[in-house]
Amino acid sequence: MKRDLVFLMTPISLAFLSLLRSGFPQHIAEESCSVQILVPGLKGEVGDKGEKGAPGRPGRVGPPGDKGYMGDQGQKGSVGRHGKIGPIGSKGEKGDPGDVGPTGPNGEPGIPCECSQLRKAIGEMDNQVTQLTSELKFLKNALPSPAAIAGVRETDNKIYLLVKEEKRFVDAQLYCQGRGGNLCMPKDEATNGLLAAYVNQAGLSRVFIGINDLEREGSFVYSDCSPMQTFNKWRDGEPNNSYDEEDCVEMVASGGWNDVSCRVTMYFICEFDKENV
Ligand code: GN1
Ligand code: CA
Ligand code: CA
Repeated sequence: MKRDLVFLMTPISLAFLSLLRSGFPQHIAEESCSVQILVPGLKGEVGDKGEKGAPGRPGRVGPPGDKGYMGDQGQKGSVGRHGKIGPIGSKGEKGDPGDVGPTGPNGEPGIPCECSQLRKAIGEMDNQVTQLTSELKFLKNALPSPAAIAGVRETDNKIYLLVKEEKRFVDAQLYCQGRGGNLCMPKDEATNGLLAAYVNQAGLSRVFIGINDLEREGSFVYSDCSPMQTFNKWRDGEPNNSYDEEDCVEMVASGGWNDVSCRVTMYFICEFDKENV
């Protein structure tokens, strides 16, 4: 503050100061001029030490300090709350079957019905299923190749199968027997007519049938070894054992019979007993 006053003094003030110090009397100035000029007095003695001042204002915030050292690990906390229920798991594998349970109580009495009729119908259906199963098994076994199929014919107790594969008599017989049958043996007019129609409808002129006199000339027997009965369909003049070598028999389209050589080949008809099918 004192230093500030010194700097604020004008050059005029300094001039007055220099006059006073040179011994120029102060009252002369007051006498010669009524104008009083106030000038600073002389510097006083050093004062007593003042009392301790009030605390200063807080300083500015300092810069951040260096990062401290990592502290020791804290103690284990207490058990937390239960977590949320998780998603539903995948389906497990099937378990082993359980033990058989106890027998249940008796049921209520049934309603009266026509049980005997139902049982009879069920029994008939059972028989039909058995029959169909058996026939299917037979057909799978007996049918020739598709090209040789010419359908079948049947009577009450027989099934006839025309086989359009040319074979000698003995081979034709083996073919039929290998399928559980025989070469066909017409033993009455009706059966002979049925076989004749079968041959005609197939567009054929002749087929082997199961009659021969291989064992003894002139003594004709059926393939099942049963002897010829009174019924026969020999054509006129047959059997003639032509060339002394005709021991097998064919049926021609008219249904008539003729003895022929067993070494020729032709189509043939097998027969099967339905009870064996
Ligand atoms: C045939 O065609 P032929 O006469 O040689 C037949 C005989 C008959 C005869 C009847 C292989 O002999 O079995 O008895 O006609 N032979 C053949 O006329 O078919
Ligand atoms: Ca003969
Ligand atoms: Ca003949």
